[in-house]
Amino acid sequence: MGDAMELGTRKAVAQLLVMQPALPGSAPRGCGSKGGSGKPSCGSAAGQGDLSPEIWNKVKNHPCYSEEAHHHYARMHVAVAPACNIQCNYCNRKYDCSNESRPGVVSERLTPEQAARKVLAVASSIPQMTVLGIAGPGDPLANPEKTFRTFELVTKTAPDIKLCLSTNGLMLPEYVDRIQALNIDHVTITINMIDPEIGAKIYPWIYYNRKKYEGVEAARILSERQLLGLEMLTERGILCKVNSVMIPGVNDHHLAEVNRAVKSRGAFLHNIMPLISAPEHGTVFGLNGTRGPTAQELKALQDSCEGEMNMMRHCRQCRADAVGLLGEDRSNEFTTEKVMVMDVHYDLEIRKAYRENVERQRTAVVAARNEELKTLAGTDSDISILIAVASKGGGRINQHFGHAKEFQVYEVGTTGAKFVGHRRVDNYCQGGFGEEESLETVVRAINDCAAIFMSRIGNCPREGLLKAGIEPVDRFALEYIEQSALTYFREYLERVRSGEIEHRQRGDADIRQGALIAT
Ligand code: CLF
Ligand code: SF4
Repeated sequence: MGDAMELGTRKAVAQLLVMQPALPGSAPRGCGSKGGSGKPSCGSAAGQGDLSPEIWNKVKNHPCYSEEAHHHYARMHVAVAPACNIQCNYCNRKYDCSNESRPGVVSERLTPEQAARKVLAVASSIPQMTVLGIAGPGDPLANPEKTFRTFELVTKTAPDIKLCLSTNGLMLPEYVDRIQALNIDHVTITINMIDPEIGAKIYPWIYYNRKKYEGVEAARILSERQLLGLEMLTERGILCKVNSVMIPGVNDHHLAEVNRAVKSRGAFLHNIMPLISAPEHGTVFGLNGTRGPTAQELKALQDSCEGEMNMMRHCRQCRADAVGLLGEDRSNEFTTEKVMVMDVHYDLEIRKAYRENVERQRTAVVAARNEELKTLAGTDSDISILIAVASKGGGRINQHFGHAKEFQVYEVGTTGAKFVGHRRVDNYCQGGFGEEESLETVVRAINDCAAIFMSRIGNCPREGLLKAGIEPVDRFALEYIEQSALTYFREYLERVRSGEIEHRQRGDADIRQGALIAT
């Protein structure tokens, strides 16, 4: 029986390895320390970098804490926490918590026992799932028993899964010891202000110690509790990410100050997310016409905050029951109904084999990038360009233009290629036919990009993109993204020098508001 099981495991591992592309047997060569903008890049974006082995071990398989990991590893959320203790003006309680989810989606509520079963089912089917997050649909710490019970159950049955928690921070100081005792070593706090006057424009009320507080007083209490909770966590060595929603006209000029405040208290990563605001969400900001930032406004703020602190730029504002790689949502495959009748074979060996294979892939990606970067050494140019990429993951250009629901955006310059964001779009291919309207939305979403990489593209969208001044490129199909971006950039500079093309600053781009309503 032991042999039969071993044989089963070996077969499964072999199948898994077949799913992965073959790798060149290259040795690690370290990682580039500069991004496309020429600013220092962070360990979270570029690999281990100067992170200590202890921190690297905590982040290397976490798709949110490591930009590089998000190409390979998946997270899942379980929606066990329905209640909330504050009100944010970008939130409509009919939907999930907008601090870590996009507005306009409703998640299926679960009991801790249902949630634990779902985690096992997903981990059995998706070996790249490494992190369980609880992020709503309300605030996890306004529902402490359900939240901690879920984590306890999962720790017992799936010990290799990292635990992650996202909170508005109001109750955080009360639960820091419990968080530590449960080995929850990743905590996100949403901090949108440290100035209560600004806070009063974001939070109409909070409910704290059985009392409702309003306006500036509410914001002052919330801010004090958030910063205290952050300090307590970082003193205990728990990795903290801070989320901030960028709200133009409300806190956009204040977030650099927030960045300094959270950095000085030991936050590891700062994730500045765009406000998603539309009248149909029924939120205060949606109804009073407060707009979200444009793509370039968001990027400028993220760039200005990037220094010693790592900035997260790959957040997908995912729903409270999201499952899969960050750019995909497989929650429909794991509804309670389906999970309850699923055959669950949680196999640590298969999961370990997957991770080992991913590590080999990551090494190959870094080696290929560094090799290509050498060809730009000594090149003197201030030019940098943005390139959009259609990718299904693995760090490769492996998606058909018409099938993409988002494009990853890289900034490329003589110092490297750096992931700087993603743009969600409607599929161009709908029922086998391209849609002219969809092409317009794609062009608006990547209007600041000079080129777009994909594995394949049809003639109509190719012509439409060229007309908009964006070069469609399919010659790097299935190749690594960063290596290809650097090759393209080197040739781009040569074409500019020879006069074949003229380099122009491109315009701004939209962050889609409406598309985020769809699941
Ligand atoms: Fe979930 Fe959040 Fe943990 Fe990630 S999400 S609880 S840290 S496992 Fe990630 Fe999703 Fe952005 Fe959150 S992409 S919304 S940052
Ligand atoms: Fe909504 Fe989340 Fe804010 Fe609570 S913390 S009001 S659930 S966005």
